[in-house]
Amino acid sequence: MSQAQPTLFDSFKLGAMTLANRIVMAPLTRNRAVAGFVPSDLAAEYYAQRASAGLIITEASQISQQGQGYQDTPGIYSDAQVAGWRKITDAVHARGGHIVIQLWHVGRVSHTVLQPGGGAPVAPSAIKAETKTFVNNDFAETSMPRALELAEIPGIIADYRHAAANAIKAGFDGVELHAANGYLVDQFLRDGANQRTDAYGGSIENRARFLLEVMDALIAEIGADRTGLRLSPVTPANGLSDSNPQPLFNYVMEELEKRHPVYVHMIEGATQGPRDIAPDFSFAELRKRYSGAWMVNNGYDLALAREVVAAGGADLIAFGRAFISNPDLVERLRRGAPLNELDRATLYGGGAAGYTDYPTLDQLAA
Ligand code: 8OZ
Repeated sequence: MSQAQPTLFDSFKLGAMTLANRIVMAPLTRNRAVAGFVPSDLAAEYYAQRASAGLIITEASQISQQGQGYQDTPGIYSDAQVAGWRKITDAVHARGGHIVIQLWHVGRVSHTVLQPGGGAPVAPSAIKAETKTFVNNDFAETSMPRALELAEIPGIIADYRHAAANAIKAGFDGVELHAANGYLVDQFLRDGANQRTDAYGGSIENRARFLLEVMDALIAEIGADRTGLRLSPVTPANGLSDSNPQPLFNYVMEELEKRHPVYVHMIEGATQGPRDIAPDFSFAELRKRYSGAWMVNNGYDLALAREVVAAGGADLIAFGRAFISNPDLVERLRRGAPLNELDRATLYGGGAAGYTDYPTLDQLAA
């Protein structure tokens, strides 16, 4: 029997980690943090139930109060948050899993009620995000942001670095920079949100500067072999747009190649939506420029995941919604078993229902 083609269920060496398989739990916002934006004890159970994933990427976690954009999302900036996350990393490691935390600053996708002193959210430029957020148990228009002063940018980069140090204190195997879906890093990248005239706006090199400086800070703090990032070059998520993403992301990949992050995680279509929204955009052009581990996400099922891994189209496949409703997703994919249906009503906020109570195959059989 030939082992020439890798399969989804083969192990994979990622930095210092040996992942049990190539199936990754994608970052998934669930809005169940407790007082102080600390992840709950229930979250430890939720993640531990999913520890058979080759790698878990946590829900997006704000690096500062300013970086929060939705109610009840967890942070990674306070000691209490570190202590909460420690229970989660211990529970996942006890079951033989690996886990990294997604570091998040929402930028303009926020609301004054979440901001320090009730102030305006911050962004590269004072351009409102045409999207809604969720605060006070309801959807709400995002607040008008203010443009960051040049002198404020080093402080935000320092917040990312502090969050990475905290992540290691909390026992994580690494971090993923959230540079996707229209949040702060993505806002700097795109000319639809970034109209700055200083070193952080205008040319592609200038718009990519913030991303690369954040990556440099994370790498300086915890090492490139523990630092990955997530990008979404073609998504329209959160009202973000760019006039010409191909050369922008080609340049980003060339610069990332010099820094060797442990992986690049690509959302290949519209976040939570169709895969085929940008037929003219070439992800192959991006991959050509980067020699490290390649993780893909967006609407994968077993057949497509198998095909892409076997063809060498990606090293790792991240599944989102399927991991919410199937704690034993790896086993179900291995057996070609049916998946539990997702209950959308319990996605955001609440308790155990729709969080830790989805049954495994074994529980269904019992
Ligand atoms: C769903 C709801 C709120 C936030 C993302 C962090 O899209 C999110 C998110 C998803 O990256």
